[in-house]
Amino acid sequence: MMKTLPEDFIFGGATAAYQCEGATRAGGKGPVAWDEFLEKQGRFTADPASDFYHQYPVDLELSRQFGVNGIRLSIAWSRIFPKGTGEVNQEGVQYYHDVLALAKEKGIQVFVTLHHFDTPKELFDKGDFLNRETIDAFVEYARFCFEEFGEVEYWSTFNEIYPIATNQYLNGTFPPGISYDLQKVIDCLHNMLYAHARVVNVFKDGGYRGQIGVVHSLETKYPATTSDEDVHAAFLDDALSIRMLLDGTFKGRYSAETMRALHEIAAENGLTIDFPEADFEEMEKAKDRNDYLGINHYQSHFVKAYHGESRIHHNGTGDKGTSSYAVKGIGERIYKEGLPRTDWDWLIYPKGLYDLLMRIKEDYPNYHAIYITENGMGYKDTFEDGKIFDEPRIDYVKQYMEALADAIADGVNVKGYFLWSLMDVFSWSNGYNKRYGLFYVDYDSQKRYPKLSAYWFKGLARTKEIKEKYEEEESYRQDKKVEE
Ligand code: BGP
Repeated sequence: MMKTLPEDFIFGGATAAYQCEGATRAGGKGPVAWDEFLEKQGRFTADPASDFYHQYPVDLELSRQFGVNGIRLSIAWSRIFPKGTGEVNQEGVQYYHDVLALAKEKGIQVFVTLHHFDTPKELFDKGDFLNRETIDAFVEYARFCFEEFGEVEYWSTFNEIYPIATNQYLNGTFPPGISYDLQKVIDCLHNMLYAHARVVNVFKDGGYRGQIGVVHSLETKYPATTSDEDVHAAFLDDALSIRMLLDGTFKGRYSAETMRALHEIAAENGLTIDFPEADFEEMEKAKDRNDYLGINHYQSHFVKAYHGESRIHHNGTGDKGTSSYAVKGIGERIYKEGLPRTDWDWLIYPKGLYDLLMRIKEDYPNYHAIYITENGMGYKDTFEDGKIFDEPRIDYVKQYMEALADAIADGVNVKGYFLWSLMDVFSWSNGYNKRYGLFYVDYDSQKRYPKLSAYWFKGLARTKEIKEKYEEEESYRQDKKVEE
């Protein structure tokens, strides 16, 4: 039977300031840790990226033309407060007003993230969210945005608290590039969950119009085998990467099971678990005030027990089969025979999304609404005479859309889907060969070229029926035949 999506569904495209804007030193923007981190690595930089700073009218017009009725973007904190606190940069403020106004004119709903991996450098260098002063600064920045950008209808506090903590302090792929420091991971997770709660409470107490939520990256965990050890490893990995985040957000404190897992991980790694009790008062006050949950979901993991020293290799090049991930006292993520994965070793397993959504409905009934704020496929697109036939991406998105439609049919309130990414953007730890967009970006000329997937997406947004092909694609596909 053909699967369908609701009439009022958002068919969106996602972006993030640092990955698309470019202009990292222009318009009065203050520095972020990434500028120096990438410069030192010497592989690639975020300039000009997709030059959204200047090209946004082009991207918004393409969105309109292709039925993309929602976009996700983030405000670069250091464009508003170049040092994180203190003086406001009016040029940055005006820039976002202009983008929001044009989106509105084109009938595109905008979801605004306050923090997408880009803490201003001054605050970052003092410990980022490990330093409680950053929390205060973040709350003030958020308050400023709520006052200033009254035109915004959907706010998200953070993008992906768990990947921030682990990429910064466990696998070292994000600045400050620290590896295997689980103490910092856990402290960072808690501090950011607390910061989220504070901002939600400021928003609700202040009576600002619009909705507020958070975007969590949630990658479903399964045991590698049915052995007790592996089942337990999956429980531990899940507790740190999913349950702690959802408990913190929707229960206002960590459940007994989460704490049991944290204490076990702590014992094996010599960590101290010590969360200030007062934080939970704030978190409890916020737990029912989230208007929605944003979920970024790309893949799932199969986990096996692991007690050796931690060892992680990040595949940041697209050389399939090069990644490995094993964390002491948590588990080792393995490849399941027969399951497809991308060139960056991300497992393609749509059932993981279905299971995740059903579990949230069950365990966190106060989630109110869910938006899939990111999903998509990193792929080495081939550009031939202005055309990009990205069938594997279409196939990936179609499968995940079907899982989503199944979950909706089974009672989960999912109200929208944002493809990562709207147009090709810069990828933090992979650079520019890992493309995700509906629109191909030629980074030299900054010209955009709709991919086959853009026509597919347009057909989907028009019909709300999940199909392999739509009439929108016909002439695009026709050209391929002639060329062949
Ligand atoms: C999410 C981030 C995005 C984006 C995406 C794809 O974690 O929110 O910013 O980068 O993942 O990841 P990557 O670029 O590493 O392939």
